[in-house]
Amino acid sequence: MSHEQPDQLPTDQDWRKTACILCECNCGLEIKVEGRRLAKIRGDKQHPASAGYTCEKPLRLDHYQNGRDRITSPLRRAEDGSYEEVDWDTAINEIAVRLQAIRNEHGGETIFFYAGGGQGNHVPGAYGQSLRAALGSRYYSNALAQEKTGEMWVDGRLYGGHTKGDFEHSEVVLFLGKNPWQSHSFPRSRPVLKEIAADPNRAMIVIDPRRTETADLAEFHLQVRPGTDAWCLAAMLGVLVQEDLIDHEFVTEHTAGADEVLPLLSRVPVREYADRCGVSEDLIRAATRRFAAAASATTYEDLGIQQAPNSTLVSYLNKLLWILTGNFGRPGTMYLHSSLVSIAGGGSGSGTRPTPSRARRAAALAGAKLTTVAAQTVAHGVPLAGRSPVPDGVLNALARTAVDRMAPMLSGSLATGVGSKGARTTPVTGAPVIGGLIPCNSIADEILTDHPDRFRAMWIDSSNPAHSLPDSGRMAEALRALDLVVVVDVAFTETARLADYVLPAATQYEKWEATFFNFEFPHNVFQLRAPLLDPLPGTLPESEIYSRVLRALGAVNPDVLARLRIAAGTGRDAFALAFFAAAAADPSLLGQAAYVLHETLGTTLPDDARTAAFLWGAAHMCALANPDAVARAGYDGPGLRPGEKLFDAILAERSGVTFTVDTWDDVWQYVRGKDRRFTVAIPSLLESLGDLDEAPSSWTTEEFPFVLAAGERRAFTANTIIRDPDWRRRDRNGALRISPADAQQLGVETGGRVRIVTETGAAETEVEVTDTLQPGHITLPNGMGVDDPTNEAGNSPTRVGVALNTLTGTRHRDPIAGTPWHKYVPARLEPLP
Ligand SMILES: Nc1nc2c(c(=O)[nH]1)N[C@H]1C(S)=C(S)[C@@H](COP(=O)(O)OP(=O)(O)OC[C@H]3O[C@@H](n4cnc5c(=O)[nH]c(N)nc54)[C@H](O)[C@@H]3O)O[C@H]1N2
Ligand SMILES: Nc1nc2c(c(=O)[nH]1)N[C@H]1C(S)=C(S)[C@@H](COP(=O)(O)OP(=O)(O)OC[C@H]3O[C@@H](n4cnc5c(=O)[nH]c(N)nc54)[C@H](O)[C@@H]3O)O[C@H]1N2
Ligand code: SF4
Ligand SMILES: [Mo]
Repeated sequence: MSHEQPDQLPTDQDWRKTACILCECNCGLEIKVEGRRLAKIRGDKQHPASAGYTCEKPLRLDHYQNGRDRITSPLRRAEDGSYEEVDWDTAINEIAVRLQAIRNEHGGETIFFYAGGGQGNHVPGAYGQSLRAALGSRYYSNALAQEKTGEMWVDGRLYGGHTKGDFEHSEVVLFLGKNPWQSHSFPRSRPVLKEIAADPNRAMIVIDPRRTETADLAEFHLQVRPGTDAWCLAAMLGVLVQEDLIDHEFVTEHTAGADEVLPLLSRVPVREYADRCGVSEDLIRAATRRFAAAASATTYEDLGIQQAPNSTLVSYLNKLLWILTGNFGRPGTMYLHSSLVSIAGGGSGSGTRPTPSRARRAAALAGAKLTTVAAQTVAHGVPLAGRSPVPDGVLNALARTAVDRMAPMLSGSLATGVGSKGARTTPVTGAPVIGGLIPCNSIADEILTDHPDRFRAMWIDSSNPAHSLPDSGRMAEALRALDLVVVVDVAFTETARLADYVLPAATQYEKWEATFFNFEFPHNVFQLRAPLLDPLPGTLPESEIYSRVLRALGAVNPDVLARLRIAAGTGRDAFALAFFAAAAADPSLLGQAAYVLHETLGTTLPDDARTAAFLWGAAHMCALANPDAVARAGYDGPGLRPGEKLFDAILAERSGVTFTVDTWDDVWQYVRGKDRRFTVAIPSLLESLGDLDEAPSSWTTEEFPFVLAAGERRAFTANTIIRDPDWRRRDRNGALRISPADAQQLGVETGGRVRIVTETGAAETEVEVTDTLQPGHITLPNGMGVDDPTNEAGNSPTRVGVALNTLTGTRHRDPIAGTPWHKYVPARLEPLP
């Protein structure tokens, strides 16, 4: 591991830079390759975010690279349900024909995309966007729509962007349903947690029904009853207002609507709500006072509340906590940030993207440069999409239009919605689309129906919905009901087993890849990762897979591509001009920008980095939208220079680049809202807050007396990215955790087995007795119970651990975001002989 490494920088030629793909931190790694094995792995000290840190998980990443379930040929399902290997041309052409047929008969909007679940491969999202645009597909989703959409909805209403905390410099940090010791999610999580715990002037507050590793380090552990966070947070806010601990100056200067919120909070019955959530009133008051007294404070909410009752309400209350105490826009507090590429775009979603007016202003600047380029280009006789020579004024206008349109296309919703054409509700059930994503809980209902607008086809990339979505049995039924299912994956997954075609992708160490979890502040980081190995024979990078499908569809006029290729051969400036001109002449090109760039600029990039071509557009958009922050990061100059410099740096820097350097004053410019004020009153949620007195806070029954938290992050879980159970050093079988009192009553001990039964299904599991759990609460880890191809008997492959979503359901869901209650599944346990 990093801290055991000698201090000098690596000199060995064979250490190659890349990143860990097992969680959203994407810590920088250095890897030595032997043959096709990832032989030695250590943290990359030069990585601008992780600085050499890693946890224990990536050390055996070879279990991913050389996974037992890798596929090496396109597969087509035969009549009898078995799979036959077909060559790439056959697979691509047949898929193109079938997609076209579905589009012609039912409309492109019936082709549903589910993609981008992986923790390290986001590039397919960019190319998937091109395919969606070519097909006229409207609906899209991924795992974010079973966790983050409630928070995104609240963010959208409060300030219109994604917030994160400067935990590293915060005096008090509150973790709400979040166990960063295991799940990380911010750089160097464990060292940061240890630093806070060791400092007598700092404090940690943890709200979690389980005494987690993080809670063990905390000064205040509010061990709520599962599913009762709404009462706990309402009580904390009640204390804030009733003891007058709020930051009045901040509330007056920076918020709107507080007069609707504060009177409600002044009436919260703190003692009663403390009883409802099972935490002593004294502890709630003490923790709240500590939070309010801090010079700087941050909060982090995650699955413990996002996949539990009242999740969107709790997100809102969480944000009120730091807003009413003025913890925004200073070191150690919360911030909104820039993005190179947003992982979720659309209306109320997260991610900062250039507003049309900002982009337009920036384009005006860029236009000056473009006209010069135009003159040169024209002088050199480069054809400009057939429009040469073009007068200056026209070019200015072209660039402006192109940049305006590129804003949502390239920066805002590269990985998700199709710009302004995105729908607001789903076609069959009318469920709300948040951040461009349809709720995961609605997917099966959008398919298993006679409704004429039902989804007919599903394109699935780097996700495993037949395993990761609630009620996986019904999801499998839905997949079987579709006319066409295409799966792009490295492994023969549970979802692949339900596809008509499976297309084998190169792994993340065999191709150019990048990650768009670019959430940091004030130094925001982006790493383009170079391949360590050639693609395994038979596999292709997704950029190539998508481009082949798009070529087969004849998505873009070959003459246009040919002209752009000539321009690209002349130089970057000529290319910029030609690209913007072509895009202005035919705006539909922008929807397919990633593909167009791959086919043109991509062919001229050094190191065979064709896949990275789409980042040229992202770099320009980022530079145009955040000119000062990008300049501070070192990418400056007139017109299109900053974007070009940033793109070159992204291509060259193997440890990643800092693409924006913000100052704390800048955070306010990311706030959307009148006078950049936070809109703190959200009427529907204030109504829910008012109703808490009467609302139920328990959903267990005599038949199902336990609360199962289905999906705990542990030392050796990583969703289903690594499928081989031998990867796990500990807890190979993913035991069910249970309190000593409950274990005694059931008559089981650690290592024993029980049967767990829920409304949806049943499973057998090993048991681990632990005093970290309160009676009545049981937990199972996520990512287990995948099919084992090496031990397959007929149609029922063996599984290690519980496939959680055979136990979960879609019935219990958040009323706004539709997110499932994975953390609150009523269950019963039966001892096994
Ligand atoms: N090791 C590891 N790390 C990961 C991942 C992984 O698979 N393995 N996955 C990554 C992904 S995709 C995500 S989204 C994040 C998730 O990261 P986390 O949200 O931190 O992960 P969880 O362990 O699912 O849930 C967090 C906590 O919620 C608590 N909890 C359960 N019920 C309740 C409740 O009713 N109220 C409250 N307040 N808390 C409750 C649990 O006890 C648990 O400690 O982790 C990322 N990091
Ligand atoms: N019950 C329950 N269900 C849950 C959760 C829970 O806590 N409880 N957690 C939820 C959460 S927060 C999340 S994020 C989701 C995660 O669920 P999904 O979004 O479905 O993601 P993964 O299980 O990580 O699947 C990633 C897929 O990408 C594939 N893959 C890996 N590398 C590549 C590559 O380079 N190219 C391609 N094309 N594919 C690749 C892997 O083989 C794997 O099949 O699960 C959700 N489901
Ligand atoms: S699993 Fe997450 S925290 Fe651990 S090394 Fe990988 S990216 Fe970093
Ligand atoms: Mo997640």
